[in-house]
Parts: sequence; structure tokens; C-alpha cells
Amino acid sequence: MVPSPAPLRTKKTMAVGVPVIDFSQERSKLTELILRACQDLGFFQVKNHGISEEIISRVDSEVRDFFAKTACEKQRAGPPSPFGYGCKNIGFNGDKGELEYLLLEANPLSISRRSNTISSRPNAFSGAVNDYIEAVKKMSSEILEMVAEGLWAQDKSIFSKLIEDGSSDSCFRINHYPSVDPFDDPSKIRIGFGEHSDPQILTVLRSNNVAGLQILSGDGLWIPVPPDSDKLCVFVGDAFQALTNGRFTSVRHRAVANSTKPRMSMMYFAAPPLSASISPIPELVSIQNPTLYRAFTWGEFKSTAYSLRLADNRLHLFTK
Ligand code: GA4
Repeated sequence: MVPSPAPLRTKKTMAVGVPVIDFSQERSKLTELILRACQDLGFFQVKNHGISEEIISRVDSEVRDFFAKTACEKQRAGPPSPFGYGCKNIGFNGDKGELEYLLLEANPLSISRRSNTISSRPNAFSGAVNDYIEAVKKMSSEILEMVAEGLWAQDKSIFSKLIEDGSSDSCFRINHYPSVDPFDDPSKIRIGFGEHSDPQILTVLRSNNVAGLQILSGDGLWIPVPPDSDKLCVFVGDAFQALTNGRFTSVRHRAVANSTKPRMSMMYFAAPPLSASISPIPELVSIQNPTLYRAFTWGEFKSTAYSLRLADNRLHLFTK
């Protein structure tokens, strides 16, 4: 008899669910809900995000076309060192996953330059990806402004200006988790992308309607995120945890690749320029709440993150 696997979903995880925030509601209420979600879980889903269907269907179609290519054609866009096409290898330190992906700089010029290795219609590819990134970047900036307001920061653009900066180090990732053979052993849990937190400030993810994403709750339970291509998922990253002096916690998450349908997801990782200093906003530092982390630049943090394994906790290395 095949031993049964550790349950991925317990009764409790099913009941907990994840916060879904309606972005069509009034700003002050929205701010309150975003703050609460960033503090409690470091994660929320957005409905009524306002990004046009046209932008979304164009990027979806480009992504589908790319992953439908032959292995040899896709290799033209690789290897991901650090940007390009990757298959099964994640990062540089031996992490593996059941996926293939494209990792790109979230910068229109860089995407345009690279697109001829990705698509036979490079302008259609770069146009679709750049329009999508512009839209999610705008939404990310709005979230960061609302958070600054909600935290009573004197400078309302204290976070958003980091990602709006022309030399911001933001990146864009498109993941494809191939489907599992329906006759394969159903008890085997396939890790598509292993447990980790994102190093950046904020991540915005959109997926197709295939399950896989799970987030780790404070009490150590994996919560499955219901897949919904009409919603966006927002994650607090390590840099946001440091900027808020630990008020927000970066959320650990993973993707399981157990579906008989292929899962696609795309992520915009909102990051500061490499030279930007990641220190807590003054409003969140006091005698009762002393600075948790020593000052560091995003470049310093990023190179540490990239020198470690996917599941490692990097912020620990910067605690005072
Ligand atoms: C996680 C978030 C982003 O996907 C990413 C990943 C990066 C990579 O795939 O090369 C990292 C990973 C991510 C964190 C630790 C390092 C770097 C793989 C890895 C083992 C693009 C990023 O910025 O950090």
C-alpha cells in the first residue's frame, strides 16, 4: 500500500482562507484593510484591480506562445544568469523545482532588447509585457502610498518612490508548471517552487485558474490560495519587513505542481535601486520599538539573498 502523504490542507487551513480586498472601495477603508493584511499575514488578494482585460489577454497570449515552443527554441532565451529562460534550476545554489520560467528585468528597454530571443514577434512580446508591468507597477505604487498614509508617514511617497525610481531593480518572472500525468502516483507532492520569502519590497502575482500557490501562516500551516485569474495576489517581501521595522512580515510561500492542468503565473517584484538604503521609516522607530536591523543597501541585501539557498532566512543575518 502507498503510504499516505502529510496532508497539504488541514481543516484549519481550509477554514482560515486568505484576505480578499476589493479595490473598488473607498480609499480610507482600503488603506485600513491593506494595513491589516500586511501586518497579519503579509499577503492578500485583490479583486476589482482595474487592470484592463486587453492588457491581460495580450500578456497571457504571449506567455502561452512562449511556453508552447520546443525546448530548443526556448533555450534561445536562456540561461537565466541572472536573466533569461530557466528550466528546473532556481538560483545559483542547487535549488530545483518542477517548472520552467522566464526571468526579466522590469525595465522597458531591457525587455525590448531581449524580446527577439523570446518571440518571433518581438514587438508584440515586449509591448504586451511592458504594458502589463506598467499597470502592476502603478497599482503597487498606490498600495505603497496607502500603506505610508496608514502608517502616518510624513512622506507619503517614502516607499513608492523607491520602486518608481528610474534605476529601480525590479524584475518580472513568468513561471510555467507543467501538468502532471493523471496516472502518476497522486500521493506524491511535487514542489514546483520551494518555500521562500521574496527579497524585494512587494510582489504582485497573477496566475491562471490552476491551483498551486500556498502561503505559510504564522502558526506554521500551509494555506492554499484559491487560484483566480481575475484576482491579483500581493506579497510582503523582506525589504518591506525591514522598511517597516518588522511591523510587516514577509510571507513565506511555495508552489506545488500537482495539477493535471498546467499552471502559469507571472510576478512583478517591486524593488528599490541597488544603491537605496533599506532602513526603517522614522515613524516606526521608538524607544519601545528600537531598530531591528542594521542599515543596509538593497544591493547588499540582494547579493546576500542570491548567495544563499531559496528557503534560507536572510533578514536574520541583518538583525542588530
Ligand atoms: C525569489 C523571488 C524571485 O523569484 C527571485 C528569486 C531568485 C531566483 O530565482 O534567481 C532567488 C530567490 C528569489 C531568493 C533567493 C535566491 C535568489 C533564487 C535563490 C535561491 C527572482 C528573487 O529575486 O529572489
